Amino acid sequence: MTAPESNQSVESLKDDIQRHVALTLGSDPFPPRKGRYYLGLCYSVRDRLLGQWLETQRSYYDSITKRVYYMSLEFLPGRFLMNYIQALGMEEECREAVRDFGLDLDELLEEEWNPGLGNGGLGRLASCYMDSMATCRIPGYGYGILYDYGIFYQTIVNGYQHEGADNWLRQDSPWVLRRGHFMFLINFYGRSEAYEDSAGHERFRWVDTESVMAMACDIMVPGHQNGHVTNMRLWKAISTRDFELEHFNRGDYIGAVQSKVESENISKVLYPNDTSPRGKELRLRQQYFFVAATFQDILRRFRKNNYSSFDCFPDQVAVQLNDTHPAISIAELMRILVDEESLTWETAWTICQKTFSYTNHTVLPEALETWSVELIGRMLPRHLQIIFEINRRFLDDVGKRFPGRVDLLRSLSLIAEDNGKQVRMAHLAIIGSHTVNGVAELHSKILKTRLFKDFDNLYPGKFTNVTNGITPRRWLMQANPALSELIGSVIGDEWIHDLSHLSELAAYADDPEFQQRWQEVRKRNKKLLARYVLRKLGVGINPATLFDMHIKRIHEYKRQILNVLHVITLYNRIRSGSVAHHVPRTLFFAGKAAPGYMQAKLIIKLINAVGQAVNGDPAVGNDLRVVFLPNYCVSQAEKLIPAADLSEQISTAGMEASGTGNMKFALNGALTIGTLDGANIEIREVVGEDNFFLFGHTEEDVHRLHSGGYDPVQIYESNIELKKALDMISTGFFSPEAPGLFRPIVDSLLAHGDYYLVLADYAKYVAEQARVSKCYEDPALWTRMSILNTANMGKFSSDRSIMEYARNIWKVSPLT
Ligand code: 9GP
Repeated sequence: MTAPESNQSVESLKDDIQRHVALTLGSDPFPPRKGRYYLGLCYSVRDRLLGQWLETQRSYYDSITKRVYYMSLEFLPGRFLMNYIQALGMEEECREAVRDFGLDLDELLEEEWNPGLGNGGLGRLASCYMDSMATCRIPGYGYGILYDYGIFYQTIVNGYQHEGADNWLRQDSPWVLRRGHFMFLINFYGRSEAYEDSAGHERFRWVDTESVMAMACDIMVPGHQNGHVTNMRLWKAISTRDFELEHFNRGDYIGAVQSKVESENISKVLYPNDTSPRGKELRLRQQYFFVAATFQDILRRFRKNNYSSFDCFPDQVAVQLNDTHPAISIAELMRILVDEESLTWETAWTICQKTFSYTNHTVLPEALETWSVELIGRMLPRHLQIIFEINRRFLDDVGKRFPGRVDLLRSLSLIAEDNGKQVRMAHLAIIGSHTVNGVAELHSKILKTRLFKDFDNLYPGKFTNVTNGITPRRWLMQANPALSELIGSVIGDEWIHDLSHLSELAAYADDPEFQQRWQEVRKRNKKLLARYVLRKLGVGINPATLFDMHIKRIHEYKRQILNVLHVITLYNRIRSGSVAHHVPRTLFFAGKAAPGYMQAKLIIKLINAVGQAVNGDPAVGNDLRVVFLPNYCVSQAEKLIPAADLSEQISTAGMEASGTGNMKFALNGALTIGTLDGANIEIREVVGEDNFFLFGHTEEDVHRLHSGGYDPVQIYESNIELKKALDMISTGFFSPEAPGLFRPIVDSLLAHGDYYLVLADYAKYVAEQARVSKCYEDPALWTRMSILNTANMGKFSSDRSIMEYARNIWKVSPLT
């Protein structure tokens, strides 16, 4: 179902745009100005979705159906306007309407700020899943926090990352619908008090608390041209002082206002994923704030259906924990059921385990959350008691099944003792959930065989895999209109709803005429990107060169350093004339480093320093260019990915849980150079070994090398090109003003054991890059490989992932 014909016409759109400019914004519609008309268009498009949204929400009630609650502290939706327009099927009408006012739709789209409510992969995945839930008509809601400040705004000053505040809500967003009537009281601190109930049982209540209000702010997430609009509900903290006027009346006006501001800080800022947000009290407050508000909302909806008992709660409610950030939900639901609803512990626990499922997104030990017992005890005293009780019962049970295994009890316990007492949130999430999943086959296997091996033995069948996916609507249709049109011209548009249809493209992989059209589209995209780079950085790049992209968070395990070593190697070869023939390349880097992660920030500086040396060297000319694009975000990815020839997915095997950038590139026809890591393995399986550039040690090799015997210094000594590249870095070739600047990078590789095995993979990587260049010189071969990549990406639609979650984990069916 799309919007009724009448309000889809160009004329009605134009009327609405002008009406909104005049009556909503209070501006003179003449002459038409970009900023105002952009907002006028936003409101006009929003109006057309609101009816569908209300109808969808009503249909959930009418069919009293089981709903999915996707709880995530991060979402990265990207810009909304084009997404809404395409969901309504109104792109042509919108183009024409604004054209009639002398404006250009593509320029208006650039007015929109990216909501940076996430750090990277995990948040973007949550947004792909929202899109797929809506498109597949899965009755679901996303829940999170409406941060006033999203992920920081990155600028590059003298090669260094600078962080600025991302005040994305400074002008009200047309997409955020504030729902002042959905407010919940959230408690913190205080103490847990025991009392006897009327039947003489000991019970507990949480008293002397401090509180804050959570206000619902909704953002619509439309399905693609199906009339289904899902809701993303983000909570904003509002001080209870607003409601307690007597505080003001006591005369301490400034004190009262200050404490109001402090309590509203909860939803002020997204935590950038520094190596360790743990111990940061505000972060735990954010987690509990959004959990407590979400559960009050879930229970409100559950009660609306007049159920006589909580036994049917899991038949109505499926809660997906996106990583451990919402894991305190398990203690919160237990508290509600036991303390407020007076259920027995056993009944409440059964309900919990049937309600929750948990997705793990990382095996990196530093990213596995723990909270100190002291902090939880102070902020959430009743929850700590509940966690202890869950642990006591759990360990009793383990003890009975495995008598005498103290080692096992220690490894499984919810409480770690080695570094002061800490609550292991992943253990809480595993015990309290019916299903735990990893996000790619290899990652799920590592969870079962290494990280959570003892849990897997204890609960056979609890661990499973759902390989990540991406939405074809944003990542092909919207990001790459030219390629979408070409695909549509030969196989039709069914791929938009069912990506497996792309396989029909394989029949054209060797067709010279189709190949030529494919190349033309790719050239056009590369030209557009070159123009964007010129505008942004003032750097000219040649679209005829091989566009090689490494765009993702800057982290040692993602090995931007390995790529830099290859760049320096190419640079040295060009300078020394040691290669008779070189395929010209442009290297693109983009990504943010966590503000507290010094090594990652130094890597950014190194990339820029190498870029400066290479780009400024007349001996290199057009043969090699390095650009670092600041402030990587969803919209920038949409510009970069369709123009890529080569996608760098070169993490140390076993360390990238899945990756989703790898999928976006392959879907858009870039070829991958990658390790056997995360979803790379499954991508290679479907696109075919011949259409993928593989190198590097496997996860098992990595495990073995980590167990002993790895000597990076010996590799350094024995590889002349590698030695030269590292020596240039460490002796100040790229930092003549401060020769020792990059020593910490070289030290991490030589003096500190090269944990990420950069040196171990260097030679194979450089050799495989040579094969990349050779293939690129054969346009027919390269284009064939590129077409076959796109053609075989059907599996990686987030629609497939969502339907797997729905069928196997949530047990919900699409609404008809
Ligand atoms: O690092 C993983 C990335 O590999 C994965 O694709 C993404 C979505 O599942 O999650 C990332 N993990 C995090 O952002 C934090 O655990």
